[in-house]
Order: sequence, then C-alpha cells, then structure tokens
Amino acid sequence: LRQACRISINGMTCTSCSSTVESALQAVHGVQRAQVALATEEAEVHYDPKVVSYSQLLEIVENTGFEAKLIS
Ligand code: 9UX
Repeated sequence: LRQACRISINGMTCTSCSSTVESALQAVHGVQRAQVALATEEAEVHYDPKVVSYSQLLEIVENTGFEAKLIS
C-alpha cells in the first residue's frame, strides 16, 4: 500500500535541521519516500499505512526536536 501525507514542521532554521528530519523519516520502516522542504516547513511522506501510521510519523518528527502537525 502507498499513502501520502503532508506534515507541517515548526522550528527548522537551517538545512541541517531539515536533513535531520528527512533522514529520521527515511529511516522508518514502512516509509517509501520522505522529502522535507525547509522553505515551506513541510514534509511530504509516502508510506505504507499497514506498516506505519501518520501519528507515528508525527512522533518521529517531534522526536527530532521539532513541532509537527498533520496538514493532509
Ligand atoms: Mo543548526 Mo538547524 O544548530 O537547528 S541544525 S540551526
């Protein structure tokens, strides 16, 4: 299965911040693709909802030290 969600991320100030979040998301089992844009403060994540839930994705982002909200 493949599902996409967008996550709003608050608090990223440099490309190192966004890389940290992106790598954390990409390392998650069930995540097929993750891109974090610093300019828009958004992540787009493609994932298998049978393996990982969007609430877990939000938690992953928050564990890197930033605030996360689901956009869609
Ligand atoms: Mo550098 Mo981004 O400390 O927080 S990684 S600004």
